[in-house]
Amino acid sequence: MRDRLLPAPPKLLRQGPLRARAFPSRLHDERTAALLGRALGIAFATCFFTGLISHGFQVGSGALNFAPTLPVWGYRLNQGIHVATGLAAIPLLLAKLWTVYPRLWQWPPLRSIGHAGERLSLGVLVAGALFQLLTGLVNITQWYPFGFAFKDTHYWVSWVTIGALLVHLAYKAPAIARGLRLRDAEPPRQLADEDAPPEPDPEPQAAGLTRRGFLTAVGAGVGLVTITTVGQTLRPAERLAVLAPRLPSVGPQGFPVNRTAQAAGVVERARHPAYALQVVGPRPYELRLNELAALPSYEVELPITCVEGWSATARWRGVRIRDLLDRAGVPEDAAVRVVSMEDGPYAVSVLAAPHARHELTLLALGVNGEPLALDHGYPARLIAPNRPGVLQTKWVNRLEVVA
Ligand SMILES: Nc1nc2c(c(=O)[nH]1)N[C@H]1C(S)=C(S)[C@@H](COP(=O)(O)O)O[C@H]1N2
Ligand SMILES: [Mo]
Repeated sequence: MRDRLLPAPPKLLRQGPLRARAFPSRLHDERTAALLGRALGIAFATCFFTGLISHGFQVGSGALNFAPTLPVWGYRLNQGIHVATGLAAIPLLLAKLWTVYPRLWQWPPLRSIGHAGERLSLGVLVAGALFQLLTGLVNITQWYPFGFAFKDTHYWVSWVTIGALLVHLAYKAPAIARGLRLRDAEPPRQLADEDAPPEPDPEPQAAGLTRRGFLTAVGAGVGLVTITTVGQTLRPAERLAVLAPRLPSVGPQGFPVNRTAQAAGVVERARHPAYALQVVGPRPYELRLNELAALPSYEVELPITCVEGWSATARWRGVRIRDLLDRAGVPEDAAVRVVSMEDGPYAVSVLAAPHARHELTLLALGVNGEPLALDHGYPARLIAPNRPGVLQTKWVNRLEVVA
């Protein structure tokens, strides 16, 4: 029927990738595509949901009051999974694109409105997936070459991509079902030639990699990517993490620094002998560093979890934020703004009441048995349980009630 709607491809076009059976590898088949698609679907779904949670933590900790304080390692686990599944999706996506790319040369290129919709949603899906994996990868290497805000763009494109994925699944449901149902012993159903007129079938290429061999190689690629990076957050695997941009035990006082005091332009202010912490509430007051240090102090073991994928546990010592707030008469249910002496995007973070009042939430003055290093936020920094690293504000000089 559709052959009659559109003419057969002109002879002129029947060459190169457009000639019949131009892609003889048996790996361009429905079953390989379906199996890779299933793995990719699981990776994308996991990455998407952990991404949503991560975004909730980042934007919702203040106003939306999305601030679970337990478990203290929750954000760490979530972000570790997010980055690991994103990295694992890279070899999976490349393999899947390779398996299905002969489809690009299918004739006729567009057959019906339904087919045009399928192609369009697929274009969006491929572009979105590549964009997400690429920006994520660039971000975990702490490189920001783009002119847009990473967090919001990565978030919104994730919705577009997942939407396109659902549309794609709906269109492809029959093919996916066939691909997953086929047994390995059956002759592969080649993707490119699916609609070609039946010919006495030249056996699909018998030599070369088998499907099992190909999928094993892709799996090994996923394993390799994972094992060489996951040590950035999983301490026992640190020595294998040769591709990790940051190692949890490397940096001043035994853990990494994301932005140094120099880069933040706070060296002089942080070292200034007249430093004082301002606490702004119904009964505002100021404390010099020696006065702060004389208050009751506590030691807590908490991770720093950078959204960029690394995390490290440290022993922090300092004053409970809630003690500081009580002294200023701040109401129990008030959210609190934590302000750095730095200007710029990391200068302020908001503690919702559950975090502000938590006994593990400290204004830390020391770490791992020493006074804070300048790069870790000297003279004082925030450390709170179950919180993205980017909100663990360094070089703090003011706490104030959010009006
Ligand atoms: N004022 C300020 N606080 C900051 C930052 C910053 O650049 N400026 N970086 C944040 C980020 S992204 C992380 S992951 C942690 C890292 O803390 P560390 O350098 O002590 O490891 O600090 C956070 N606090
Ligand atoms: Mo970070």
